[in-house]
Order: sequence, then C-alpha cells, then structure tokens
Amino acid sequence: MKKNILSAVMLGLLCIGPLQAQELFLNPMPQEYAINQDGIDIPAQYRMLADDNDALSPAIGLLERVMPGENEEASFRVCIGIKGDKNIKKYARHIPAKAEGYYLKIDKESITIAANDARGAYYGVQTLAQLLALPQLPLIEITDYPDIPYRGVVEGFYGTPWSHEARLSQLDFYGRNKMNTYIYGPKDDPYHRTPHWRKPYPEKEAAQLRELVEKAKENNVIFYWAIHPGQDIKWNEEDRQNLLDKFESMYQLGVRGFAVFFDDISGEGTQADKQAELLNYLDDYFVKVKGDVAPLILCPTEYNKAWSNVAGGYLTTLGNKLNAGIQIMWTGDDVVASIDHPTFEFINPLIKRKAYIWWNYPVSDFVQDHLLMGAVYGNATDIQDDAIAFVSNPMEHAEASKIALYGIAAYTWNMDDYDPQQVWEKAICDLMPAHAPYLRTFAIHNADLGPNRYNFRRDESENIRPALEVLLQSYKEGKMPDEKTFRQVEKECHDICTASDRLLTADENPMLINEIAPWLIRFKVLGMFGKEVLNVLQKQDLGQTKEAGEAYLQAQAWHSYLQWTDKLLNQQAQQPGAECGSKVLLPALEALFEVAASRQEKIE
Ligand code: LOG
Repeated sequence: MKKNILSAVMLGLLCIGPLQAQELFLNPMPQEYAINQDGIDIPAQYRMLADDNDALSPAIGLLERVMPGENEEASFRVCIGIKGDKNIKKYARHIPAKAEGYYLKIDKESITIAANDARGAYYGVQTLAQLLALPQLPLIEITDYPDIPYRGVVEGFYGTPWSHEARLSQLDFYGRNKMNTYIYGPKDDPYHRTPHWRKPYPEKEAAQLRELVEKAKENNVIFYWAIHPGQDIKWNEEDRQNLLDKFESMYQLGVRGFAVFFDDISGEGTQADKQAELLNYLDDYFVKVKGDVAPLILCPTEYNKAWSNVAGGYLTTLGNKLNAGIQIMWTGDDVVASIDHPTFEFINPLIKRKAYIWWNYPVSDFVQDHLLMGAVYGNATDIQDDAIAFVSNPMEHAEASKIALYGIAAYTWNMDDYDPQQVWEKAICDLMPAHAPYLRTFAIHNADLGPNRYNFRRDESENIRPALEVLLQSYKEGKMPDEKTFRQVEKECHDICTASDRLLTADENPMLINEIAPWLIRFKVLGMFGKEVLNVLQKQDLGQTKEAGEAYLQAQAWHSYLQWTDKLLNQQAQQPGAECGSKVLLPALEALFEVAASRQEKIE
C-alpha cells in the first residue's frame, strides 16, 4: 500500500550522508518520505506565508511555539496551507487525498506544509517539530496520512481515575504522537456512571473538564465524554430527557464528542432495541441538531465475541437499527485479545459497519499487582480498511501507560512500517530521556500480566531468559556453571539494583516515578535477592563453607523482604502486591535458591 520511498528522483541524491534515511525515526513513522543527504541549520528567522484561514490556527499556533523567529523581512519562507488555499496552490497535487493527510517539504529556501484538512496541517507541523529536534534540519519530502481514522485512548478502566494533571499531560502527548481521540469514561467517576450520571458535575470537576476540553482542542484531539447509564436506566421519557440534559450540560463545557457505554451491566438496560432507540434519539435530536458534534459512539453490552450470543440477536438488532453514522465499539474475540482480520470478519457484517476497536491493553484493572510496560505487539498489520477506530484502554497509571500508547500511536498511523521493538525503545527515551537505560531495564521485567482470566500474556525478561535457563539446568544437573552465563545473570541482577536506585532518586518525570514507586522497591529487593542467591552458589562451588552459610542466611533474608513487599506494597488494589519479573526472572531465581538450599543442607 505504501512504502518509505527513497526517491533519488524527487530530491536528487540517495541518502548516504550523515543523516541516513534508515536512521530517521519519527513517531509515528510517515507513510512515505524521501530524504536528501544534506541538512540545513535551523533558520533563526523566517517569513510565514499562510492564507487567512481559521482552520489553520491550531497548526500556526503550534508552529509559532516550536519555531520561534517569525519575521516579515526574513528570506527563508515557511508556507502553510490547506487544500484550496491560494498560498499552497502549486503543491495541491502532492497532497494525499486522505483525511488528516499532509505533504511536507523542506528545501534550502523554504518549508512547505500543504494539507488536506485542518488536522493534516497540524500534523504536518508536529512532524516538523520532531525534525526540529534533530541536530540539523534534513532536506526532506514527506507524504503522510493515518491508516486508521480515529486513534487514541479510552479512559475506561476500573480503579482510580487519572488525575487532572495526568490528563493534561496525556493530551499533549496525543497531539505530539498524532492521536486524535480521547474518550473520557473512567468507571469510578460517579458522574459518568450510576449513581450520578443524571446529575451535572459539581463546580470544581466541571471547571477541570472545561480545561481538558480546551487542552484537547489545542492538541487537535477530539474530547469525547462518555455516559454509562445502563445499570439503572428506565426506558422512559424522563430518563431520555435526563440524558439529553446531561449531554447539554457537557456541551456547555465545550464537549463536542459523546459516547454511551452499556458494558458490564445486567437487567433492563441490556436490551438492544431500547439501546438503539435511545442512541438514534440522541443522534437525531442532539448530534444532528448541534451540527458541530463528532459521530456518536456506542459501547454495546455484548462487546466481544466470547460474550456474545449471535442467535440471541443483540448485535444484529444494533446493526439493523442504529443510525448509519453511529459507531460501535468492540474489544475483539475476548475482553482482552489481539486484533486481526478475522476479528472484523465476525463483527463487521453483524453491525453493518466498521467496528470501533476498544483495545483492552495496557489496562491492568484485573491484574493490578502488575505493570504492563512492554512492547505493543500481536495485532495484525492488514486491518487498515477494517476498523473505523482503534483506541486503547490504559492502566490507571497514566505516565507508565505512555510506553504502550506511544506504540499504539505508531501502529494505528502506519501499520506496514510498525516495528514493535524499535518503537518500544524510543518510547522509553521519550518518557525519561536522561534515564532511559534504567527505565529500559525496569520495563523489560515489568511487561507480563501474570496468569489471568483472559489468558492474555506478554513476553517478559526475554533478554535474560536463555541465560537463566542454562544456568538453572547446569545447577540442577550438578555441574559447574558456564562462567559467562553466570556473569551475565549476575550483571542483570546488578543492573536491576542500579536501575531501581537511579529511578527512585531521579529528578526526571516525577509523575512516573510516583506511579511505579512500589514496583521500584520490589524490583530492588528482587535484584538483591538474585545477587545473593548467586553468591551462595558461588561460595558453595568454591567450597567456602562458612561464607556460603552466611550468604545463605542473607539470601533467606532477601526472600523474606520479597514476601513482605507483597504484603505491604500496593495494598489498596483489587489484586494487592507489586509483582516484578514474575513470569521468568523470579521463578528462575527461586529455583536457583532451592538448589542452593538443598546443597546447603548437605554441607551443614
Ligand atoms: C470493561 C472495562 C475494563 C476492561 C478490563 C470493556 C468494554 N469494559 O470486562 O471497563 O477496563 O474490561 O478489565 C471491561 O472492556 N469489562
């Protein structure tokens, strides 16, 4: 469908210069680009050329922030416009005929951004902003657009809703990474769900929501506000009016996108025909009347294949009855599942439209003792034409979720070029540039969910798994370990301790450190335990009985620390405790500890 074209024709030379095309990394990666070997210094001053077009103002606002030095007298030009603008007329044929598409060209005299629409112009500037962070501005030509129309986040988990501060930071992050959707629907906001969905927000919360809407607008993100009325809704005129009134009060706060969630309910509220009638009513008498509101979104009661009963007709009823413009959410084959083409072969014909993917990753509300900070992988890269939207339900830890969200931004924009591992590495640098190696070590061992009811598991500790297996095998067979393997595991334990120390005392991203602090403490203890277990084994190997005995006592102590951290950290959670390395590392270290214990018994 698309390729990164190294077009020698377009820009003259192939890239063999200091900035090789292969080295260019942007998040998300553009669909097509051609890069010249030369770069230019970032112009200190430039003349801005733009039509008087209101739709351009978010893009121009951003441009002025990321590139100061506008001056009417300057010779370097920055020319920006939307299809139809006089200013970019001669570039019209370069603009991709895709929503949110843009064409960006940097040459020695000028920068041109010619976009298909307002958001495209804004994304052109976001791309420029990333290029401006390079040592030199590359001479480049980019043609870009997203694979999936709506991309972003549904704050839809159980547990502590994100703080206002966290949400503000998220919205900037979505803007930077070209995600256009944020759906507000935390289960534990009482004004979103039963009991208070009928009531307007108190003053303080209303003011904060207004501020979020503004922040979203600044970042070209559609702020959707979701209501969850299903547990106690009455299918009568009064509740219909209650809903309309609540929507109106949210509209007054600036909200221009709405969703109605009917997930995880029982009883009256679950009826498909009643849900469809209500949604059509809201569509006809609110969305269409206002004229400036995004298409309505419904989260159905049967929102995944495992929980749906096709013969019962629920989904078919929605498909037949719901107005064509209303979008329907779907989590896949299960509540938590990887998404692929067969996912849509099942659901799209039933709902008679392209499904709106609500991806339940990295949400951790059913495994709250785990942090999910690994790479985003497992979804198919051939679903560009199957989905209307793809949004992620994150962890209650907003900053820690950004590793996954960075990957989801990359995947949903340009699937063909999505490289899970590379994007994961870059996400870590983005989150904590000055502490990336430490955060990397931490994230490698904090990725899996542990056993869970959806059997959704993630790779974890893959960097050290082979060495751990070899080491354990040789000790079990009573052989001396291979020195290199032993040192490798020892170094990993050492790195784990250092990573915990450096992160816990870091003067960078305090919000993240605050979220992961219980796990950092656990991680340190795990590293200390590992180091001491290896110490026991080594002393035993050397026949140093006394030292082995002392080390063994110390390893026992660290093991008790581990047990205490489980009893003391993160206790307010549904699944209390703070697990680290629970898939590979901890089991391996415990198995080595057992070997050490049985050898110790024989010595003493
Ligand atoms: C909820 C969601 C929750 C998620 C994971 C949907 C549509 N609804 O089982 O709020 O965060 O699963 O636990 C859900 O996914 N119910």
